[in-house]
Order: sequence, then structure tokens, then C-alpha cells
Amino acid sequence: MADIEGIVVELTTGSQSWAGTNDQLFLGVVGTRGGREFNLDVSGFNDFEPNTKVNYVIGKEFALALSGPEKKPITAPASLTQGSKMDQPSITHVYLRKQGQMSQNADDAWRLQEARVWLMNASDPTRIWESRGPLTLSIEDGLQIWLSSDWK
Ligand SMILES: [Ca+2]
Ligand SMILES: [Ca+2]
Repeated sequence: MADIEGIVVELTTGSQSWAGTNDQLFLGVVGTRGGREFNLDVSGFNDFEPNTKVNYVIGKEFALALSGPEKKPITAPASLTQGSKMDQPSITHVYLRKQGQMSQNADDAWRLQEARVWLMNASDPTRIWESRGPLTLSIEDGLQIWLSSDWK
């Protein structure tokens, strides 16, 4: 029973011309002992563009065989075990949320092709959450989705 030390978020954006977004995307990690939300935006990098796969690395790095570039998002505390801790075994939900705009016209839809989230520490089994298929995050379709969990 230990706190999460490292998170990896692998995001693949769809190939449609409108699939990319310049809106911000957030990762939420929530359980019976609390949770946190992270802004996945990377400073100086055009995130969430069509036909890209990017790995967002938060906290301590673990040896995962990732394909695609690794980026550090703007919400990436040096240590996840300081401050508001997240108890790894108690996590029940992991979600992705797109920033909402004031009007439907200003909204920049994002097409999620595939998402996978690893929650890791040195003592508990790694936990993985995944999307169950491609979907769109927009005002019309909904700005937030919860991923499906599995045990590794
Ligand atoms: Ca973008
Ligand atoms: Ca778009």
C-alpha cells in the first residue's frame, strides 16, 4: 500500500483533419483516498495533433518500453509523494477531460484514437487504464471520459 510515484499517459490522436486540438487536456486520477488532476499541455510543443502518439511522463520514471516521444507536461511535480498524495491501490477512476470553451463555435474537438495510463510505484502492482475505442471529446460529444481499468 503505497503512493503513486510515476504516471505515464500514452495518447494517440486520430487521423481526421479535425482530430487535433489546441485546447488543453487534463488527466484525473481519483480513488477512495482522494485524487488529483494534471494539465497535460507541454510548454513549447504543439500537443494533440492528428496522427501523433505522445507519452506524457509525470513524476518518477519507470522502465517502460514506450513507442513515441516522451514529454513532461506543465503539471509535473518533481515528486508525486509530496503534498497531495495518491494511494495507488485505492485508485478507482482515471479520466481525460478536454478544456471547455464558452461557446460551441470556439470549441476545438479532439479525436482520441487510443489512450493508456500507467500508475506506478516501487511496491504495488502497476495499474493500467485504457480507452475502449476511438471517441471524440467536444461540447457536443462530452468533454470528459473515464477509462477502463485492468491489473497488470
Ligand atoms: Ca495542438
Ligand atoms: Ca479539432
